[in-house]
Amino acid sequence: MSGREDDLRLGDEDDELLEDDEELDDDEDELLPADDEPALAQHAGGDFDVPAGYSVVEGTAGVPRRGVGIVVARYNGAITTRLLEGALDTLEAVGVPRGSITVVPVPGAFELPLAAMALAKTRRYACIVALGCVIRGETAHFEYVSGEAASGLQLAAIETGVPVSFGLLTCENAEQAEARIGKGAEAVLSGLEMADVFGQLRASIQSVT
Ligand code: INI
Repeated sequence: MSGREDDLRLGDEDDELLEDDEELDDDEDELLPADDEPALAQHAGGDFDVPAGYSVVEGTAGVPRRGVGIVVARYNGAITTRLLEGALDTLEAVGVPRGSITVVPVPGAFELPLAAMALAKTRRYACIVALGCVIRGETAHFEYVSGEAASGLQLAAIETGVPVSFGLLTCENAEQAEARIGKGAEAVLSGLEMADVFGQLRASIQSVT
């Protein structure tokens, strides 16, 4: 394995759950061709452009060869059920088959990172989508739960090299959460896009070694 390949196979030493015959095929992450282009919610953002002449590795949200894991908090379930619906609708619109989607409900946002890490370590998922809703109360609980969930989810991604997208609402009240219900769909698109970037990088390494 070359040094660069080594760099990209993040967290392989943590693969206790990985069976020998489940080793990643480097080309497994390439996207399957989509039959048609569904109309999807766009990730919010301003105009973006890369000047001409540079190599650009940019992902698109398509159907990955491996599965998609969703970790979702049951706390504030009226909201998180709708985040989940938005996520599943978007996966369906992209063409990801139900059979390759695993949903792991957990008690609350605080538990999301551990579940995301466990799914990522199986190496069976191209990306993990984390969904939850933390609403500020009258104590510092909000800060602890939302802060730990955010940094834990990022840690799960960095430790494993599997993209973990952040579909956790951190709101003052239910109205704010309601207004951000589209974040479930957005998190799916971000996760699939990052999975595609990783697939392209692995494929490009394979083609020069
Ligand atoms: N969990 C949430 O997902 N959202 C919240 O708003 C919330 N509040 O406010 O307490 C919350 N708490 C539970 C927490 O995530 C854990 O499940 C619990 O502390 C047990 O570890």
